[in-house]
Amino acid sequence: MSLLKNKIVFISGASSGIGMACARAFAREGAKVILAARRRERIEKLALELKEAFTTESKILSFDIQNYQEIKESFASLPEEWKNVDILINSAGLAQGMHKLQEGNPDDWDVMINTNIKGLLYLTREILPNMVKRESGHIINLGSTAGHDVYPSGNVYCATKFAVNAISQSLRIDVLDKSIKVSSVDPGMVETEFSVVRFSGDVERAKKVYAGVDPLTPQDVADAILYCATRPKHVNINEIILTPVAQAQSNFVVRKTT
Ligand code: 8X3
Repeated sequence: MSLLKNKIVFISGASSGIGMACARAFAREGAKVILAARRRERIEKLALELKEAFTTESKILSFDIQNYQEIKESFASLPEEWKNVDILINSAGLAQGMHKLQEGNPDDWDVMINTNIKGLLYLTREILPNMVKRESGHIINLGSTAGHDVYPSGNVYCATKFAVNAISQSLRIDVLDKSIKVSSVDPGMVETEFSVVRFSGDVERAKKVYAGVDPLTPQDVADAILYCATRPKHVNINEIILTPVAQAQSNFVVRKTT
């Protein structure tokens, strides 16, 4: 039987990309899923799809991850038994804009910092105490190669992913005596809505980011997350860095030209 059968898995950013791929991957393994995102219609549709495909039990939580009060109220609305989350996948995150710092937009900085750092902290703060109480649980944070090597005009986005890296390492120490696992899964180039969002809907510009690279897919990343979540009880995967074969790190990419 799957190790994940009936486990409660909370996925932020479940309405697209890596979060959505995780929802499908964990549902396939028999997990119960809490799908969290701002865009309610998308996660409602996903919940229905999972129910039909895998008879998955799920809950939908729609909130703005930048708003701690909304997160608190939303989490409180869950039935008691669903509050004992076994695995939290902090996959909500985004890049907005890509400019030299001297030309950057502070509103973009706020959104990235509030989502990628503070949102991750808020959600973890809500869910972790029950794990601590039960001395059991697993937090899986979505980092990035951008949290290991900076790149030109990456400034604030890279800073948020360096912060996620620090939070994962530090949290691992905080819960060391509570049998709680903390993993960081840090992908390089993954083709999702990421670059379209970063470039404010400019699809052509977004396509160029992945041109000639054969990028990772959201499923590739979900696979790595699933791997972390299915190790034996005594094994913690601290960190996985995964990139397309054509990428060594943030700044080293080869592109095939046709
Ligand atoms: C996404 C990877 O290199 O586009 O976190 O910043 S990158």
